[in-house]
Amino acid sequence: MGVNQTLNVGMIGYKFMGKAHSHAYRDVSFYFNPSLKPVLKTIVGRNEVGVKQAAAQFGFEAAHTDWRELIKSDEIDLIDIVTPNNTHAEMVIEAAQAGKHILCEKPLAMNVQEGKEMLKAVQEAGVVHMISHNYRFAPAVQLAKKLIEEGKLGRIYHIRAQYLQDWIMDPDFPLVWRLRKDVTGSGALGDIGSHIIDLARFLVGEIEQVTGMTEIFIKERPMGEMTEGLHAAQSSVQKGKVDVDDAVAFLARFNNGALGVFEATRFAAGNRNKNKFEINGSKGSIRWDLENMNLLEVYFTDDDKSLQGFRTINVTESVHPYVNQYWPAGHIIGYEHTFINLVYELIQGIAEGKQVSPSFEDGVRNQAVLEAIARSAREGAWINVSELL
Ligand code: SOE
Repeated sequence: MGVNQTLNVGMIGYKFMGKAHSHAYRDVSFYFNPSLKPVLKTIVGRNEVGVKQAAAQFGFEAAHTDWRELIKSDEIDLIDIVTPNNTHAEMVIEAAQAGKHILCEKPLAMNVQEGKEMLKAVQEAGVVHMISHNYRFAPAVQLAKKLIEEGKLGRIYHIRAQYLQDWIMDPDFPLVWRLRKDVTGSGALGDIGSHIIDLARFLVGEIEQVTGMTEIFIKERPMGEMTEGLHAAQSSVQKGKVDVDDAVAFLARFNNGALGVFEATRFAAGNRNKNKFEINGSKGSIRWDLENMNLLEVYFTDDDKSLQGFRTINVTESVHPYVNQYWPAGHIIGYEHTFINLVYELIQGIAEGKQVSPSFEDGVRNQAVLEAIARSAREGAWINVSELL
């Protein structure tokens, strides 16, 4: 641990999630009183110019291009991995062996086997490990969890969840890393399907079996510049075959008997980042939509018959999870604050020597569901998730 109760952060990667995570470490002390003050020590990236710019912009003390050197550094307490999926396993295992606490972006790995090796490494090292399923930390999602745990919805019958985006509908959008199987493992399935699977596991329970289908709507794309950017890069003449799903739809049966209907797509025109769910139980229902993330719609069967109907809770009161850390009643928070809430819980776990959730165990279970869906789509059959664990 750093001197004077600080937590020295080393980050590997510096693009979209690098910005979100860096902002969280930098601002967490604005809103919370974390037991350890995070210090942005070193950020690492392959492109020296890019990572130096990021270090200056985000406030890191140093920028380098060698992640192995970073992991070896005695001054680093926590390694935060925000790189493409095919690099997670090697980085996590080396960081665990170096005794570093770890935050890793989702999905955890390229497959369950890698995930298991990563989990074994962190457990053997006795370090705190967390996977960045940030949407759990939206106050309204935390309230949904509380209502379900208190039995306000009764027995859960259904969850229907969608994660709808539309950023690659242009056939000229190039084959960036999120569209290449050798780098990302799967397409919408692992990138955004993993989020709704995590929310379903968090709110409803473990998934027993799945059946799914995937589709690639645009079969080839310009090779273009292999950037992570979500904006169309200059197209090049050479084209490459798309080998990951553009969209996935799947059904799930939960261990507790609930049924799930899921959809994750990057071709839902007009939906930029719509992560939403509805959960129905014997005593009521709840609905949440990331695009109105401070609201939770609820329906309770025991409301007065003349007053029954979905009503909207403004999850902006001091009684609501995390809210009193931010602003007076009625003020709203955003996407970036889900990462601040996540980072706060991680820091407290490290300070108290306690494992936090979602952990790499959650990451492995998520990976097993992803792989079961992919297998089901190939074989056209229901797949038991336990076969993958
Ligand atoms: C792209 O789909 C993406 O950046 C995901 O990778 C993130 O996990 C999600 O939070 C926003 O969209």
